[in-house]
Amino acid sequence: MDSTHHDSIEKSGGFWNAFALILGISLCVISLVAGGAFIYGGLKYSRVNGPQPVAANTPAAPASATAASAAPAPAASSGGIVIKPGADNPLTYDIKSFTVKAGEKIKVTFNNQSALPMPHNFILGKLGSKDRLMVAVAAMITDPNGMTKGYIPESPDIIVHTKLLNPGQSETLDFIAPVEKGDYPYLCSFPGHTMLMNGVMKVE
Ligand SMILES: [Cu+2]
Repeated sequence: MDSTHHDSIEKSGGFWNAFALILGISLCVISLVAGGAFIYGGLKYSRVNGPQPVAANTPAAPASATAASAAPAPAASSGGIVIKPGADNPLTYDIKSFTVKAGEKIKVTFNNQSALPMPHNFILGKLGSKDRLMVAVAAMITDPNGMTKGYIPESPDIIVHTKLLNPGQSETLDFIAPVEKGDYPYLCSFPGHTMLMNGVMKVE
């Protein structure tokens, strides 16, 4: 009896010792795993965050460039607006929109300075005349004298325009902004350009 009792105490002691050992090992393993996960997570975090400024800079450059080209140009009165073929797509204008004050003196320079040597012009149309201008411009393509006319249609919707400018040429238009507020379309009428090469002068 005595020995059995002693034996059972020893057994239970052995059980608790084993339990403590297993618990200890488990805690150790858990802390190792947790620690490992923490370290790995930290590494992963630093890896994700490490190159991020570089990765963020790459899209930031075109984003800011887009923002710059999309942003309205400075006031027309200060030296005027200078428009060129787009740097990203030379069959567009680099300035797709600019704002002027109604009735103010404006200077718009179209400088055909582009990596792609291609003739262009700049035609400013009356308020809301874009569709009519597009039709008039499209008719110039089949005009046998289109090239000699610089692809400038005879249209009452044209406020002002440059001649057809060869690569490297520039022309400045001086005029008074219309008094009627709204969107005034401008476009290049050289065949094939009009659909992309256009913009809006906003009169405020
Ligand atoms: Cu053009």
